[in-house]
Amino acid sequence: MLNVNAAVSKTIFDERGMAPTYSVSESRELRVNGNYGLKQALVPESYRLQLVGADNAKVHSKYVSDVTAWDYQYVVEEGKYEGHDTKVAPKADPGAPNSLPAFAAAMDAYRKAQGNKRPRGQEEAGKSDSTLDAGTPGLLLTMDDVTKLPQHELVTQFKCIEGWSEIVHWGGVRLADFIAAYPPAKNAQGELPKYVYMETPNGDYYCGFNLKECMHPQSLLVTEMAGKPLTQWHGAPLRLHMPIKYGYKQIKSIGLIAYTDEMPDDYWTKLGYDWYAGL
Ligand SMILES: Nc1nc2c(c(=O)[nH]1)N[C@H]1C(S)=C(S)[C@@H](COP(=O)(O)O)O[C@H]1N2
Ligand SMILES: [Mo]
Repeated sequence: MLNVNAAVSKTIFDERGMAPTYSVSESRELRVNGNYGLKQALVPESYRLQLVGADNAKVHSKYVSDVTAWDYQYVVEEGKYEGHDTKVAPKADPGAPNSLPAFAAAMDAYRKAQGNKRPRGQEEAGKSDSTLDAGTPGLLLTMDDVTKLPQHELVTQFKCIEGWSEIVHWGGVRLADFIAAYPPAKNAQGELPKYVYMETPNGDYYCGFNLKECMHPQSLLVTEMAGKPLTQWHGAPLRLHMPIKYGYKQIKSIGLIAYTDEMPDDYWTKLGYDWYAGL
């Protein structure tokens, strides 16, 4: 049924429709809804936007032979969290095979086996099927590479499928301008890739789009909300606003943008929601 609805909506609107816009005075502070992939704050200097599938990437100064090797740093290291935790820790007996030290040692070995990286897909939907293979080449862009593109402001309604909406004042750059600055490589048939995939730096949250939706003039790579830089919980330093889609497609904290011909995985689609999510 979801696919039938999506097909009808696509036929009628075909991503041409513009979402209504409002005046700044009508806008409100957006509530925080969902923290997957945001639980640890990134060290701002360690932020890079991985870009995969761009045309002529090899000659670009930001080209690397393996974007997956990039090491994001977090302000609070895992394990140093001193907030409330409802887990009841058993009394440690260093000799017992399932004791805390034994568990810690096993976790340590597991992390080392993953190159000391935070394991991916830690939330309910698990690891993305679109996870890049180690050794995937691409660009490692900085926030300056993004913010030097023309700045745009937009006041549009944000709609969550849970049944609430808010008018929000967004600032950032058009995804279409970003794609024009870093165009996708054509496939073997000489065509542009059909899809765009995005995920958080640790791969806990992920979204897939049609390239056409990303070219919509109101699809925005957001750096500011209500005139202020994004907070950690709203997806600092970069999130997506796409008013022609429901909120769950508007990924916070984008670590990777990949152009692809394969329909990308999507966090909430894995848990039963509609991939298209059109409004
Ligand atoms: N990284 C990440 N992005 C996310 C989510 C999330 O949990 N993690 N939740 C989604 C959902 S369901 C909604 S409604 C919006 C909420 O955005 P906000 O917290 O800025 O209001 O973010 C979307 N993007
Ligand atoms: Mo949502």
